[in-house]
Amino acid sequence: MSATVVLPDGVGIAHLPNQRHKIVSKRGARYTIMVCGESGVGKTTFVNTLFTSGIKDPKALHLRHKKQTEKTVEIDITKAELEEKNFSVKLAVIDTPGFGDYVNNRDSWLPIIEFLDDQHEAYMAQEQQPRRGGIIDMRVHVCLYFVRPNGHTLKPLDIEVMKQLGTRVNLIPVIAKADTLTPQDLAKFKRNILDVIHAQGIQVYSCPIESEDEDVTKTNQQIMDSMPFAVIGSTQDVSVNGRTVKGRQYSWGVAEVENEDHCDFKKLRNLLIRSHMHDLIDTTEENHYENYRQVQMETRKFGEKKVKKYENPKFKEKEEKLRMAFTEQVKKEESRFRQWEAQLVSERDRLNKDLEAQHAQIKAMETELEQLHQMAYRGGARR
Ligand SMILES: Nc1nc2c(ncn2[C@@H]2O[C@H](COP(=O)(O)OP(=O)(O)OP(=O)(O)O)[C@@H](O)[C@H]2O)c(=O)[nH]1
Ligand SMILES: [Mg+2]
Repeated sequence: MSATVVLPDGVGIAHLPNQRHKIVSKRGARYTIMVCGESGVGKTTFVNTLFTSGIKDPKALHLRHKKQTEKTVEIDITKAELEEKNFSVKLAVIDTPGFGDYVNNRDSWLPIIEFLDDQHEAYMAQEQQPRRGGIIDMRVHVCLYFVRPNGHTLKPLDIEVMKQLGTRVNLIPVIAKADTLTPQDLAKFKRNILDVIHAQGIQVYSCPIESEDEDVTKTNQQIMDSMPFAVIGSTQDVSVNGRTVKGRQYSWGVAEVENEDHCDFKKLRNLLIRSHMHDLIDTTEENHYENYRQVQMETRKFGEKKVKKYENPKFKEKEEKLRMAFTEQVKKEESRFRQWEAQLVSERDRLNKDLEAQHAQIKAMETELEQLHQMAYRGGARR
């Protein structure tokens, strides 16, 4: 699917340094954004929201609307053309299927990693050809990782996936469904996430902040201070004090997508398609692609094909064995848990019986005491 995106109020492409201008206008830059994260966390809704804020093509919008309520089952690419003055950037947004922490699709993030490597691989293969015109480039320049708004911290699965992503792509953590957390809980959640990212050595994107222009430095600082970006996704028009905005309607009011007091959507969109698009493209080329190329050059002979994990029967066999061992372990743990539960119930019954016996004893002693009181009273009265 392809559409023309007219960016809202003066986009940064025209503000790129001169040298970059030439490259952009000559070849037309390619720019690819990817979203990934757990199932049902709001990735597709976010992509739709991003497209809704600025798209002119009603057909494309209609198609994306149709996808909104569906579970994403395969990698889905939406293409569009970002235009400003004479500059155009070919944008691709890649929506990916969600993964989860239950046994069956716990590992379904692995194909996403493979997809990222495949794009570097395809580019490298084309670069090695003598005629290099018309290279198809689908390398991912930025990956938004959606974190479920549980209010506590990153889960082990998030840590595992983010570690893998961070070494391959510019990774930006995003807190989904910000409207489900109070501002205090959100601030705490952000701090916890940053602490874990730091402690676990997860590589996340950090943009250059300093600029000759003081205002730009200030904006950059504000952008980076908002990481991990909290977003609200919605393509619904709702009305707030006579204004029509994109948002989510609740009995207590409206959570607005583009209101900076409600979430960081605007800042994130700004970073993605304005202020840091250039840097995201550059760092992908200079750091991530270069890393990939070097590792491959060191470990493979020239022209030798890359062995894909999923096509390697040995790997499949090993994976199957691991999965079976894991399922077996889960079963064992479950039966251990059942035994422990049964023990607990019988212990509780025993204690209840003890308690009943003690109650009966207390009751008997109380009756005895009562009788003694009465006898003492009668004796006293007689005297
Ligand atoms: N409260 C709230 N709900 C949201 C938000 N964004 C999405 N949702 C809801 O969350 C549900 C799942 O949204 P999707 O966008 O389909 O999630 P996904 O991550 O693409 O799901 P998979 O494709 O299954 O991995 C839908 O019912 C959305 O309406 C948000 O910002 N706030
Ligand atoms: Mg989806």
